[in-house]
Amino acid sequence: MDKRLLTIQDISCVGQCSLTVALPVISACGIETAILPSSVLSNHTAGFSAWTFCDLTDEMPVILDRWKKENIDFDAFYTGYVSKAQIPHILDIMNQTARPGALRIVDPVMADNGKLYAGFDSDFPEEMKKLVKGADVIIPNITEASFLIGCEYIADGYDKTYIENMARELYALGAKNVVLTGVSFEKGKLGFACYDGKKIEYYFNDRIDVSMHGTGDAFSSALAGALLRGKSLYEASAIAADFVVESIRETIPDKDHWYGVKFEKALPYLISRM
Ligand code: PXL
Repeated sequence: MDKRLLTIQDISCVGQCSLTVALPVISACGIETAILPSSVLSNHTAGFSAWTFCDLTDEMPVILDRWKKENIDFDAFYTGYVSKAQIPHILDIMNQTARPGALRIVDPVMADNGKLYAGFDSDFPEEMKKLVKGADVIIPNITEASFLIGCEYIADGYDKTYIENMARELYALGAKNVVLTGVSFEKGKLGFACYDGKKIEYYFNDRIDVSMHGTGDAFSSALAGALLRGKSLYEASAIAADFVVESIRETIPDKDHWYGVKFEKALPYLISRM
C-alpha cells in the first residue's frame, strides 16, 4: 500500500523553508504528504527585519477530532518548526492517528550557529525532548544537539569523540536513530553522522563555502521522502545531503538570493535518486 505522511511545521509564506519545502520535496519523492500548519508567518525569522505570526495551536485538537471521525491515519510523521505549547498536541496526534508501525521523524528545529532562533525560550529544548523520546529518527544540527543534551557548543575544531558522545547522548534521550547534520572534521568536507545505537556511520561531501537558510529543511524533507520510499536511513540521508548540495549549487549564481536555497531546480535530481 502507498504510504501517507503527515508533516507538522509552519508555513513561512515567503522564504523557502518549512512547509513550502517539505510539501514539494516529499511529494516529488512520490509520497502522499498531508500537512498540519503549526503557524503562518509572512516570512521566516532568519534575516528578514520582521514578520507576522499567526499561531495555529488551537486548531490542532479541533483538526485531530475531525480526522478521528473520518478515520484518517498516517504511516509516518515528520515534525519541524513548532512551539512549546504544540508539543503535547503533536504527541496526541501521533498517538491517535498512527497506522501500525508508523514512523516518527523529528527535526528538533530551534537553533543554529550556537543560538536559539528568535522566539524560542531557553526552556524550549526541555519540551522538545518529549518529541525526541519515542522518535524513530531525529535530525538535529550540532547546535540543536548541544541544546538537547546540555553540552558545550563547539563551532569547529571538535573531534570524533565530541560527535560520537553527542550521538550516544541523543540516543539515550530515547530516539532510535540519530542523524547529526553539519558534521565536519576537516575544512573542506561537510556531512552527517548516522547512529542507530550500535554503529556510527559518516558521509561527507566537498564543502561549499557558503551558508544558506533552509538547507536543514531541505535535508530533512528529502530524508523523510527517501526513507518512506524504502531506502535505508544511511542511504536516505546521503541522498538528502547530495540534494542539498545540488540546491546550493543552483543558488550560488544568483547573488541576490539570500533567504533560501533554490531547491526547486534540484527536484529533478532528487527524483532521479528515488
Ligand atoms: O528553517 C527553519 C525555520 C522554519 N521556520 C521558521 C524559521 C526557521 C529558521 O529560522 O524562522 C519560521
